[in-house]
Amino acid sequence: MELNLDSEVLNAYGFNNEDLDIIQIGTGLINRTYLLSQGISKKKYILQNINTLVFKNPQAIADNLRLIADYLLTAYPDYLFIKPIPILNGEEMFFFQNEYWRMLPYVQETVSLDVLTEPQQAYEAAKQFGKLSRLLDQFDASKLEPTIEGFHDLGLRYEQFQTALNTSSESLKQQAQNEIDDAITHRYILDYFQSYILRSDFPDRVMHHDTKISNVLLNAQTNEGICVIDLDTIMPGKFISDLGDMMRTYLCAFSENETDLNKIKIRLPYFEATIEGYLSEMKHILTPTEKELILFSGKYIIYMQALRFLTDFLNGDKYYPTTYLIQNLDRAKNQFRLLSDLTSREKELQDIIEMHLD
Ligand code: GN1
Ligand code: MG
Repeated sequence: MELNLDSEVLNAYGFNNEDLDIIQIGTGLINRTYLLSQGISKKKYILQNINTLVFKNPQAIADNLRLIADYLLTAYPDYLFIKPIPILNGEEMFFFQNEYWRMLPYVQETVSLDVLTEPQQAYEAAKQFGKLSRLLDQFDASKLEPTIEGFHDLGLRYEQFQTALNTSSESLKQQAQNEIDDAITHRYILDYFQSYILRSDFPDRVMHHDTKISNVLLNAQTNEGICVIDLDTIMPGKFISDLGDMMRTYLCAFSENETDLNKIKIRLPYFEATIEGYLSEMKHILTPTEKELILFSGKYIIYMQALRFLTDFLNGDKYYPTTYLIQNLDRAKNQFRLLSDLTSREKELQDIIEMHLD
């Protein structure tokens, strides 16, 4: 789809409309992303419109990225960290008609995948996210602001689910009865999380918080991991956020949008590759408590995502865009199925983890 963006936005970055091809790209549910190709050289840039209903304080994103970029530039100057390209007056974002825009460099000869077709891709992606955490191990995470308050706070997500139960219509609740039961049955995952949260060796780290495969750029020829992208949710968090979201999104051959639940199964080679890639960077950084929670990270994130989809369904689809009426309920069903498959294979998965921790 060819598009025209408002010329004020383009001018802020020193571009004009005539000179540009613009297409919308990406499959994210939250921000809108465009690929710009300039002039005859077709030099490419990424332009993003930040969803301010979700990111209520976009300045926090810009501040976090600047602090991290400055740190990495000094400590690891060779590391490729994709920071925003400023507008002509030097600011990191452009504010126009109540919307925030930012531009990012396009990394040549890379691809961003929507689905994984080889375990090697899981290895490379997990290694990239692990590497970011490793390089930021000595960076003081408390300097960063949460870009979304309570984003991966499972207790808050459970409360939001309970509030939705109290305010939702009887008809929506009836349709979701099985998933509501699932949500309550799995509450032990929250209790387990809370029993760990105050341990002193379960630190806040700098987490990416959205580690799906499309957020890693791979070398287009070799699949080698090049860098991570989509840095809006970089903020302090627990390591289980990143590793857990990798398990949620790399292990099954089908996404959260798949409605044939018989297809929702964990693929062992992808599990092993994810663990191997992540631990190749983080094995010597994780604390004993964190190592205990490696498999739990999958349960924690899959359960949280199931709760989030279910809550949004009960609230009348206010957060996640849908293309048909019960899509958020279907997504919740899908995630509960994934959770049950993971849980039923705990023993063999834990054996793989132990093997790679040795
Ligand atoms: C959202 O828009 P996208 O796909 O990058 C969400 C993630 C969810 C994901 C589920 C800010 O991410 O937390 O895991 O959808 N991001 C936000 O598809 O809520
Ligand atoms: Mg995202």
